[in-house]
Formats: sequence, C-alpha cells, structure tokens
Amino acid sequence: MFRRSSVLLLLLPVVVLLVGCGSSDSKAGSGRLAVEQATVDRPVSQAQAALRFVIDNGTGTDDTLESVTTDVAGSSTIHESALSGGMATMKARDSVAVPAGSKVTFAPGGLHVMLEDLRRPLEVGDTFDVTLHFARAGSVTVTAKVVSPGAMTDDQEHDHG
Ligand SMILES: [Cu+2]
Repeated sequence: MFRRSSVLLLLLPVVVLLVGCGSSDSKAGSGRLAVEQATVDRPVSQAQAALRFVIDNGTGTDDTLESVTTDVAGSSTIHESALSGGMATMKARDSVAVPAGSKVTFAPGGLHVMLEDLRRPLEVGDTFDVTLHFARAGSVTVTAKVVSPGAMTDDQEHDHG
C-alpha cells in the first residue's frame, strides 16, 4: 500500500506538466515560423549543390514555401527525390506545404533545394544568405553554411528525437 501511493505521488508532477502544456494559451508552439540548420555539402563542382534546412512552423497557421532564392546560384529550385521503379528520380516542386505546428525537413534524398550554376566556389566554412519565400510568413532570410560532405548525417539523425 505504501508502495502504491508513492508511485502515485511520483506520477503527479508528470500529469501536472502535461496539463500545463495543454492548457497553455499558445497552442501554436514558438508562435513563429523559423528556418533552421541551413547547410549545404561542399559541392564537387560549380554545377550544383543540394541545400538542406528545417522549417519549423511554430504558428497556428498553415503556410506554404513558394520559392527559395540566393545570390550564390544562377537558379534554385525546390526538388523532391523519390524512388520510382527502383530508380532514384528528382522532380521539381512548385511549392511545399508547411502545416501549422509542423516541422518540414529538407535534405538530400527527400525534399531539398537544388542550387545550380553556382556563381562562386563554396568551401567548407563559407556562409551565404538564402531567402525562403512563404505565402503567409513572407520572406525569411537565413545564413547557410558549407559543410564537409557527410558531416551532417549524425546530426540529422538525432534531430528526429
Ligand atoms: Cu535535386
């Protein structure tokens, strides 16, 4: 009997925490839309590089990523990689939905932004500005960093927790 009641006492703070979260006024998380972890692998050539980042829509409103622009590339296109009949394919996307309260990850192998016709060499440690254009949030400019190929793999895995 003593044991049972102490277990209940231990659980109580957890329940209070959960209720506290649920009844919070901001059911919209951070309350803003943020773009995080913008990186690109050091490209092997000036032809192209795949930009990765995470869009965190902490608002209570659905949004849409409509385009991405940057000075370092002649063109930047939203792409999605997929497997089709055992073949890896990439197709252009006009826009990507970013539902309220969700995180959308762009990374090679899935959604990504293909930078093509690079205007200057990108070396590890270099940074450049990237502007994401959203239907509601407007333009969000972030600094993207050039990293060693493969350097981000571990980080990305941990992000899913
Ligand atoms: Cu691509």
